[in-house]
Amino acid sequence: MSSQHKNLSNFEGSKINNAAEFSFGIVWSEWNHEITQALYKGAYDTLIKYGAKPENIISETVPGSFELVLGAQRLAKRTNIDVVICIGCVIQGETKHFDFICNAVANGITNLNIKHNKPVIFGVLTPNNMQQAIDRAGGKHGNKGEEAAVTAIKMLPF
Ligand code: DLZ
Repeated sequence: MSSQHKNLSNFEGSKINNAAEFSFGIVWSEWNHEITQALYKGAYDTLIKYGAKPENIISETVPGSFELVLGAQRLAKRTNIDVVICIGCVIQGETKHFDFICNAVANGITNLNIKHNKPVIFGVLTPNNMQQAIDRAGGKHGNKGEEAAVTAIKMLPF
């Protein structure tokens, strides 16, 4: 992931296989829509760039990041999906809501990986503010949706 000083959305020197033979699920959250839409597009376009076929990419939306876990589970259960990418953006606020949502989603996605023995990728931004989100959704720190897609391909059983 990126740091304050560096865009690490740079995969030079790292072999990325052709994804043509595989099927992908993408579940993305409607909260902070302008951010998640950019992340989703980054992920989708990256899958296509590395050979995935449009008919093999199944996309679903959920209302908020908290719902990503159930949305991802529905996709992970499908035998025709090899890997699931979860995309969301939870922005730090003044309340503990942020911690509850982030912890729930991180734990939930971790559990899905194990339960389904299938990669379920954590493409959820947890920035302190909207500017940090913009920086990571196609801004100066790259597009974390693209990173999530590359991670998904790297986790496939080639
Ligand atoms: C309620 C809420 C808040 C305050 N903030 C966010 C957010 O920054 N990002 C996000 O994806 N979702 C947020 N939500 C909605 C919750 O994820 C969830 O949809 C609701 O709590 C209903 O379960």
